[in-house]
Amino acid sequence: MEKAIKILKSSFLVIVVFFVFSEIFMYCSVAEGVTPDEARQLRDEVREMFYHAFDGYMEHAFPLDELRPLTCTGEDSLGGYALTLIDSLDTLALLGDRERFAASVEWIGKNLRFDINKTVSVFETTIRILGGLLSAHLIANDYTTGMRIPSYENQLLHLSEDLARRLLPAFDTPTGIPFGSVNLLHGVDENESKITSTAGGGTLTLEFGVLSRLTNNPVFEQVTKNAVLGIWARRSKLNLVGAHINVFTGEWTQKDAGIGTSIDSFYEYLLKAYLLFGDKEYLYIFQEAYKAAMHYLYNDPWYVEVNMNSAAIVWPLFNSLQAFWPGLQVLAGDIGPAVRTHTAFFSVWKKFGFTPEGFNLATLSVQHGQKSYPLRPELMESTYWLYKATRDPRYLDAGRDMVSSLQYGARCPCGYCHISDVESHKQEDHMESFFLAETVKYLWLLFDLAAGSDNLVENGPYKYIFSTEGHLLPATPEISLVHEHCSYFGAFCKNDSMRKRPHLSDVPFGSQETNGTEFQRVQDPTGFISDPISHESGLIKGFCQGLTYEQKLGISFLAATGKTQTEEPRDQQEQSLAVSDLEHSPSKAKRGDGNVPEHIPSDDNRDDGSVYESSPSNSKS
Ligand code: DMJ
Repeated sequence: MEKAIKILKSSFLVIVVFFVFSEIFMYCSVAEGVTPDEARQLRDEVREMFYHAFDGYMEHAFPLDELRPLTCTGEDSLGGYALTLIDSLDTLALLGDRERFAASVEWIGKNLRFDINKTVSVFETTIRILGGLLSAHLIANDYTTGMRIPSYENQLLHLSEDLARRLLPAFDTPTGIPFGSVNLLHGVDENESKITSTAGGGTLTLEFGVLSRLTNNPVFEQVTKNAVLGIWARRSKLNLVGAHINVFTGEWTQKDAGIGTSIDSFYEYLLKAYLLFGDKEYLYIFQEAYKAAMHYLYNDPWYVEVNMNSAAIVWPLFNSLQAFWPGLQVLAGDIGPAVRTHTAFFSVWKKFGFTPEGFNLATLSVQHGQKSYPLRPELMESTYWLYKATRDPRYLDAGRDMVSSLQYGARCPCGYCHISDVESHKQEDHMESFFLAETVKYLWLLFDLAAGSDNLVENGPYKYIFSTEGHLLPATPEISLVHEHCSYFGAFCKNDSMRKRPHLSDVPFGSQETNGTEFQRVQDPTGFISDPISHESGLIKGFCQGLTYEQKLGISFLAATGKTQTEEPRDQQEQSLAVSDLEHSPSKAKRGDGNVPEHIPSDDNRDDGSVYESSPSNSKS
């Protein structure tokens, strides 16, 4: 029996290697470089894609949550609070659309209310609504973004605080891990499921943490950190986490460990919470969690799901949510494996024109019941980050292919349609709000970067951390340096006696350090930068311990983890083709004993983070 399993395993790997090799070969042989002119055209085409969908939503669906782009109607899919508009706000700002950004912020400030009798997903409401409101607030309130709205008076911040308070009852559990859903008026429903996904409980820290730091109320940050610690405390001896957990008993009800469905953004927020808040506890957890993921889940270049206790492979399946991982690896400074995995994942896109929700690596076919492509952004996200890190034109070619697929396959009368079957390209009458929050945003950023970027993210006043919904969360002093003391050279640090008035937005644009770009400064003879306004606002410029080197650059977090990169010099790795990597390392992953699949994905095992026993209502993603 053991012998049979071994044979099965090695033939699986050979098939996968062959598949990837042939796809990559095809891809390399047909790719033609995107010129800077073409990059500009593509960027403008993506902008037009955004407006086709956004205008379609505003005309036919607003103020309902989402657009039905085939029939040009709308639907309430999450909470009935203009979800798509809120999710689109910072994309409007990024595109420089001051008029629509201001009008939307104004409408939301006047009309949005959360005292409604709706039971909503804690996760989705946090990442889409809370994140959307907070990022728009931080843009609208700050003239250094170039999008400040003069009449704006913190309405979105007040709404955010009100919303977050209504989500707080969900955290009242023995483990600190929140219920999946909560009623905005009455708290947790009596019959609410006690089972929640790891991503659902562990992907709240950025939005709640930002809110705490903007309101000087630590409770939001505390409950969400507690939830992460609650999940991590229940990790297996291998430092793996499962997919679903009982928030009362702390028992894992679904023990498949992976980087995709139901777990994905748990990993993402560990690193990003460190990057944004400088809280090293998140970094230490990320390092342990990442090391275990690369040890047990990585089957170069793919990732498999394994039993969290035994590391036995549960199912060799690519699922489309995994595609964010190479982007996260870029942030972690682990470029080599990111390049290889992106190439493999993109080969699935090339094969079908879209990525199916599930692709079976053993049968090399679309997983039964997981044929759809609901306009997901993950592959675009990783493509953007890898282009940013390597400037390798192959990522522009990949982006161009994705634009073509969307234009030819998904564009429909009033927006962009889900693809219900990647083999037949049959369209479905739905458009998720993340299409405008993320999918289009990452494509636009990719081509804008190639065209010689001129946007908030690349040239703006702060380093931005992207939330899992693609919302821009700036590392302002108020958010990032809240516990820090003065000072690192050139940074703005808080003056403790003036903690209540910390807005960098009061500091002129021309005097700030930006994401890798230094704006013009006036230097006085002492070597300090003279900036009277920063003193007025309670910020002092000088030497701050504040942001560490890693935080500023977003790299090198793997030092203590046992690197997964080979010893090649960095730029050589970045340039190397994944084909050569595949040739010599197909069987790298280490495994525990036992190979019996515990759970076979099917129609009931979706990508969306919802649970098997009883799905939290309003669960999406
Ligand atoms: C989005 O809501 C977020 O990116 C989330 O982390 C995963 N699901 C969707 C996109 O696929």
